[in-house]
Amino acid sequence: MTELEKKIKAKIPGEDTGIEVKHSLCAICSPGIHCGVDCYVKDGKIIRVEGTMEHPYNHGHLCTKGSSLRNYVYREDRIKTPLKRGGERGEGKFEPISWDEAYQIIAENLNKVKEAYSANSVAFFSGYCKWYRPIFHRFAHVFGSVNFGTDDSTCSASMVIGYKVTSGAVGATDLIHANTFLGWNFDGYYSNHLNVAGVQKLKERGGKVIIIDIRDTPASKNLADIFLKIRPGTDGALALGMAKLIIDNGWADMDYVEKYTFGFDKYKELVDQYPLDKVCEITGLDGGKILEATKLFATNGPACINFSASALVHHINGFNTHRATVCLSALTGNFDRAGGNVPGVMTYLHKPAGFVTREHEFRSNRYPGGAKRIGAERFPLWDAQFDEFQSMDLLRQVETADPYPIKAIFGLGMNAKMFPQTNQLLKAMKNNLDFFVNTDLFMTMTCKYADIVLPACTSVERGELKAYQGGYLTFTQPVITPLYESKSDTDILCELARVMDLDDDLLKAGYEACMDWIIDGCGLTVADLKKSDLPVKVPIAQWPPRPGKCLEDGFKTPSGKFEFYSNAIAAIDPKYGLDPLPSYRDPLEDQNDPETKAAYPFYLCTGARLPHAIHSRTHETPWLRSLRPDPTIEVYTTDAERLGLQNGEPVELYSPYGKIRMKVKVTARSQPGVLMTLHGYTEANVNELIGRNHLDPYSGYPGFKGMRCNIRKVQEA
Ligand SMILES: Nc1nc2c(c(=O)[nH]1)N[C@H]1C(S)=C(S)[C@@H](COP(=O)(O)OP(=O)(O)OC[C@H]3O[C@@H](n4cnc5c(=O)[nH]c(N)nc54)[C@H](O)[C@@H]3O)O[C@H]1N2
Ligand SMILES: Nc1nc2c(c(=O)[nH]1)N[C@H]1C(S)=C(S)[C@@H](COP(=O)(O)OP(=O)(O)OC[C@H]3O[C@@H](n4cnc5c(=O)[nH]c(N)nc54)[C@H](O)[C@@H]3O)O[C@H]1N2
Ligand SMILES: [Mo]
Repeated sequence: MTELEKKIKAKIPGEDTGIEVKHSLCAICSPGIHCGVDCYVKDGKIIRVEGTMEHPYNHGHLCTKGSSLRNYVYREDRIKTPLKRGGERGEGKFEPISWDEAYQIIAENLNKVKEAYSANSVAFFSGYCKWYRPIFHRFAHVFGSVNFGTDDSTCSASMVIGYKVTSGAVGATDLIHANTFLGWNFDGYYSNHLNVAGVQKLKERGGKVIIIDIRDTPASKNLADIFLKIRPGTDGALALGMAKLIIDNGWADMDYVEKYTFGFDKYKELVDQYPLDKVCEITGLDGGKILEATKLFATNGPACINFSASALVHHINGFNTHRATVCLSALTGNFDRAGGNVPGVMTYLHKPAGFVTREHEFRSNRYPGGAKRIGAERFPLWDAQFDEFQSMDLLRQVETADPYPIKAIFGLGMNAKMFPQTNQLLKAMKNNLDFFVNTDLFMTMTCKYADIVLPACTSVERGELKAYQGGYLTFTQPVITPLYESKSDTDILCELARVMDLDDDLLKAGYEACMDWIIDGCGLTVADLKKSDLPVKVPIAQWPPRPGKCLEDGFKTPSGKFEFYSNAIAAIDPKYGLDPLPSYRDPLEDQNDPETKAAYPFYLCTGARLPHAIHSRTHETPWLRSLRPDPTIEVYTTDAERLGLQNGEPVELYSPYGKIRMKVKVTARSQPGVLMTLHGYTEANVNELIGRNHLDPYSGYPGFKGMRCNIRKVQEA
């Protein structure tokens, strides 16, 4: 009897249940957090889902979302067949067509745009899913377009670029060897539950934890020795103020600074402008507590700092805020040292696993070049440092055709609600595009604007390659056949490559052949991986990452050192006004004129994670939606009292750009003057309130977590 058969027997006694337990993974969440799941399958249907005990990543744990996987897979709004638009764009009238017909229409329309304008006039855009990206990215380039973009335009890339220009590589927290963890905007309980264990272990062996957040969280409650509840968007000023305290008190590691860093004198001049009283005034924090936290961090080393893919960098000052926090690591001699922030190699799909693959080469070795990508002119630092277009400039270019028209969009999981002022994007797409094809699991608002909609299948219906920290690779097997006529995104792309006769034998050979190419040199093939239904240890993997490599070999920056003063930023045309130093500016700098301030006195923070929701994809998943049935706006107790707002009361939330309706949730967890809500609701899309030009000039990221707004009572609709 196999282990799984034993498990069924143990759980479901009796003979011949007809149930098989099969391993797969849950891909509802972030790419690096794909937990192993046991799917109990009977008569071709999943009847139960549990976390896989033997999985080296989640060890049986599953979050709220993973526990709802079955409900997600069997949602009623799954797209069942390829669809062709019948009515107007946006109306949602479609007729089913065959896959062959869909491919023919797509091929014809993409080629038409290519002939009439250029291949670059077709933009390829992926939403949150990562798993198919190398195939999609290469597809775009082989078709001839430089324009491949993704949700990275708003997620993680700003952090990655911030690290790249400062230290050449992302520095992961070495919690195992740390004595102090600075959890800057860290709340793993909500956004990445498997991250919490490492911090808990550090505490169990006597380590100290500092949490900096704008709201009380499970992390501030369960983990923090010191909790700094900071005014949102002011973290940059705090980081500079902490640096000044570290230098002034003699806590800096000056040997490290002299040997390994660049631009210290200029950095010191900058931080000298942030004395403690000024920092208190900006951040709303108590000076004694800042001093206490700074001393702990700087003197109880080794210490590591959390980085965030979103919270800090979702402010228009966010890129430099992130850099300012990274600088604290080098200032205290913690960067690339055991227990500090240790750079590792990126293995595959945003996941460091201790070995390299040929992912980057696979997607970039067919880059056609010859034209500027979308956003290149407006966000030159992004363009120089990241190999995708900055999609926050897509709307402008679709509207203006400057510097050249965008006439078609090929979307995989494209969700317009991800973009500030969604309605303007949809309107521009409706009026200015010749062709829009989107692929999704569900019939979304964005799909309704498409000319062709293709049904994708979920992670349990497909096979996919995934790397896991610890040095693992896996290639999953489908546990059920794809529902209806749905297909995996990569099969769709590879089949289309054949129909279009693209000049690429690799894509035409299919997903598995491409993955074999990517993992060539790792010592395992897809066929080897498929022999196991669990992640397999890769022979060449070196895990955990070894500290000291940058210190020995030099940093991958222009100076070869850790750069307080970034030469890569200094190389950008001065007309953009980008500061090579991590200087601070007000997160509402573009909204501080007296009229706007008076009309929109609240600070709106959108999308701070809650455990039951992830972007737009779970709001319409019934089990998850039932946990918070209404789109809610969290209002601080004293503000609610002052405005006479009760729990559950309908309100209108409005900014200079738009308005939406939500229900009030009175909370004592946030702070006065701050309103917090989730993004991604169709009926209450908060991104209508975020200005399309309220963007960080370094990264292009929107100020999702820092926007002026106001709130008023309304009668129930
Ligand atoms: N206001 C505000 N806006 C934000 C944020 C915020 O905090 N506040 N966060 C930003 C961040 S960090 C991110 S990462 C983005 C995420 O932004 P989005 O890309 O909008 O994320 P989702 O809505 O989860 O997913 C997009 C679509 O992918 C579909 N999908 C799911 N699985 C598959 C699949 O296997 N194949 C295909 N083809 N489609 C699939 C989903 O059904 C969904 O319609 O949002 C950003 N937008
Ligand atoms: N449940 C759930 N998990 C998710 C996601 C999801 O949508 N839902 N999304 C995934 C994705 S795409 C991403 S990018 C990651 C993001 O992962 P995180 O960055 O961890 O997520 P957040 O909850 O947005 O931010 C962390 C904390 O920062 C706080 N914060 C907000 N603004 C500020 C600020 O100005 N200063 C400080 N110091 N703190 C602030 C929030 O209150 C929150 O507690 O999460 C991933 N995990
Ligand atoms: Mo994200």
